[in-house]
Amino acid sequence: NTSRPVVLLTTPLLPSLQVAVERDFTTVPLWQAADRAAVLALHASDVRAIVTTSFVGADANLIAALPNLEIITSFGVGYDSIDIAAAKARGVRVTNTPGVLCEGVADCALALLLAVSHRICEADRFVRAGRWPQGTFGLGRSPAGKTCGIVGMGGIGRAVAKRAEAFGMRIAYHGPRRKDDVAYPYYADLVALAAVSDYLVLALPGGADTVHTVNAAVLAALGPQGVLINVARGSVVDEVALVQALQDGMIAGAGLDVFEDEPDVPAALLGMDNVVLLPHIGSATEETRNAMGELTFANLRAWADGAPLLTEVL
Ligand code: 8YV
Repeated sequence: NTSRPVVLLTTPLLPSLQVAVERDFTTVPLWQAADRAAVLALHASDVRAIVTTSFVGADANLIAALPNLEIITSFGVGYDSIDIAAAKARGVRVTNTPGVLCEGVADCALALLLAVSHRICEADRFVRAGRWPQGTFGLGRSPAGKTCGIVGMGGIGRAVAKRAEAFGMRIAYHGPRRKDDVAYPYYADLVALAAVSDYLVLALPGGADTVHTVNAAVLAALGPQGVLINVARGSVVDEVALVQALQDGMIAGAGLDVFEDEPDVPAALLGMDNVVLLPHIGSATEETRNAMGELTFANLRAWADGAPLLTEVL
């Protein structure tokens, strides 16, 4: 049916989202194309929408190749992989999936915090290696009474704060500005926040403005008992400085769901027992991903119906 709007898919989608998009739209699966340029050239003038993800995004070249593009709807809250300036310059609207993943990503942040502190993954390896009969496992550390510094007090940061409070932690935060509706102590200076924090949890957006926000100075301030948790973007941490800080004992440990060059993880981290490494699974539960899929589709449907978009990136 050629009267249905043509939607370009940059990557395989969550199956339920894929089914919904294919039911209502004509799809061009760019990710399946052996010759991307040829597929783009063939469909360029027909494509009016892109469905993409935070991981794949949409760059300026792709936007420029599609003269009748009206909307980019992305599965994910982060839009650092989408060239927003290029989209805006063309009047192309962009939507993301804020809100629905905050609880799930915050769960993952606390899972990392507890796993590093209580040495859960290390202890699991100890049991699997058959070492328990030869001796007891060492001690971890308790988060209660410690300070959880949160970088980025948006939806995810707030969900982290709520959970960390339930574990008996003090909360403090840093971001570009103090939030009027947040009572926790605010630190305009990230080094100052790191200095009072036992755990530093990163929940800030990626993109050009936040590259290497966590650098050697921040890690030094976090200190030898400090733990870094990153569920944001790899780009917000100077990964070379982080590896160095872990090797030198400048910080105690790290829980990382994201990396600078995914899926590549610095080899030096693989042998460290005080580090927990995840393959970018913060939003990867059935409940969260289904909600993200529904919101992604609702935005696409609203655009096709000429209705207000639900969650437009402005
Ligand atoms: C997803 C994400 O892993 O929402 C984000 O910004 O990074 C994640 O939720 C991603 O969108 C899936 O590709």
